[in-house]
Amino acid sequence: IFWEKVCDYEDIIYEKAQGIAKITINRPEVRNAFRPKTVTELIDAFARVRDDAEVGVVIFTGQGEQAFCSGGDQRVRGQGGYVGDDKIPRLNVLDLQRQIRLLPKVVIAAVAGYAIGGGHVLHLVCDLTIAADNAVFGQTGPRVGSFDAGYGTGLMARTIGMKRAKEIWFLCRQYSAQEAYDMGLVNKVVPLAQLQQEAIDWAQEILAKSPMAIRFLKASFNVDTDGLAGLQQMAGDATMMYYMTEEAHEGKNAFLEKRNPDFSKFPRLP
Ligand code: 1HA
Repeated sequence: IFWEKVCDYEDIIYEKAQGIAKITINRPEVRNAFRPKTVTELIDAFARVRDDAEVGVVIFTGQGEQAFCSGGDQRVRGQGGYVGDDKIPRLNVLDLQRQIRLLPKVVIAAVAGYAIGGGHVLHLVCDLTIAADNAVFGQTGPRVGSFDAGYGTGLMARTIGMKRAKEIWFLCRQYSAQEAYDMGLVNKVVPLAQLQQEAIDWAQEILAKSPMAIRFLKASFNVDTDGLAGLQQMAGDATMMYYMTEEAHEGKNAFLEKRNPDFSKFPRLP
């Protein structure tokens, strides 16, 4: 597979090949911790993915073998958030979490090394996770003076169960790839050298399936957890499909032609 760079960023790499987008956090010197700029760039890349009709699956990963992501960059943590060049304290990774869930395409986290703190929540919000055998998972919030009590707790409990989720947050232990697999926190564990290829294989299998079926299924998995916001995504998908029908066109055409619409020929199926 030949990855082609899509556009230039400072903290991340965004590449594309054969219907797959690969988004890589590129700050290995801090175990791929994110600062506000990193998240702003990720939000930009995921927005481009959404608009790119060629892309069906995203592989979300970290540069190097030591970490997927170690969460917020503690060096720039200030009063009320993580502070960038604009001096504004932000928790903009929360926007990214929602963006990943709303994306009507599958996001696969490919985790080598640490997925810790806010970096752990990022893999959690992805649809699937492939872990290298050196992967390490855990939350650190109560140890470093933070907590993500949104998807960080609620989605984790839905994914692995309430008792395990509370254990992970209350004790702040680290868990091996195999332990994460046993909890249902990751889909598969592979030798480190095979991580990228395994993620590509999964992506290609998904790409061979019906895009619309995958789109509705992803939305449906989020609907109850996300409440009306989840329903909005799924309802929007339904509207998109409806706009593709002759029945919907009749309504629009009648308005533009200043006549009453005639829906009589459209069946009321059971
Ligand atoms: O909780 C939230 C949020 C909640 C709500 C809304 C928004 C949120 C946004 C973010 C977060 C959080 O992410 S809080 C949790 C923040 N992260 C952590 O507590 C993890 C901190 N890092 C570690 O525990 C360890 O570094 C590690 C287990 C990931 C790796 O350990 P290792 O392999 O022993 O390496 P280490 O020597 O510790 O780290 C290598 C270098 O990377 C160090 O820098 P150096 O001494 O070489 O200059 C280290 O300081 C740096 N580094 C690692 N993680 C971070 C980091 N620098 C800044 N921020 C980091 N997160």
